[in-house]
Amino acid sequence: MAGDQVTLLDLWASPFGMRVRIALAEKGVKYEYSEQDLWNKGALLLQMNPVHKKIPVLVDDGKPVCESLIIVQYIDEVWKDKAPLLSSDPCERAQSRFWADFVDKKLYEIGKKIYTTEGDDQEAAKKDFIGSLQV
Ligand SMILES: N[C@@H](CCC(=O)N[C@@H](CS)C(=O)NCC(=O)O)C(=O)O
Repeated sequence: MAGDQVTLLDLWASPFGMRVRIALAEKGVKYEYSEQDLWNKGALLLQMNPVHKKIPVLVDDGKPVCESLIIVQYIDEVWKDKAPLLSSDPCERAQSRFWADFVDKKLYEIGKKIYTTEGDDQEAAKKDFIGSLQV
């Protein structure tokens, strides 16, 4: 049954995984944490997310749910007995989705530049990242 046996395929440093871990914590869900090696992807990850082959994946009763924002929505729908993750006000819900989108489109991409560049490019990426955090 949904919600009975939950496993999270994740990587500690992933901001997308963090998003899911926060949602699970907010809802008080007990789950098994399975750290994945993204440089040598295991059979379980490839089987559970054959399309993107990325973490996080929430495996609930053997069925995978992929993509962090979809997982967060799933958690909210399955553990309905706990307080909803989003506001009841449509405008506030839109704002929450806006900032989630900002993290996906802006923060993650700039963050990636910090560890994939060197020298001046890296310094510029660091500045850009701090600027985005301030926004
Ligand atoms: N849009 C995805 C992004 C997930 C993602 O980019 N995960 C990274 C780790 S932070 C990953 O699994 N990368 C492995 C790869 O690209 O092969 C989500 O929101 O879940």
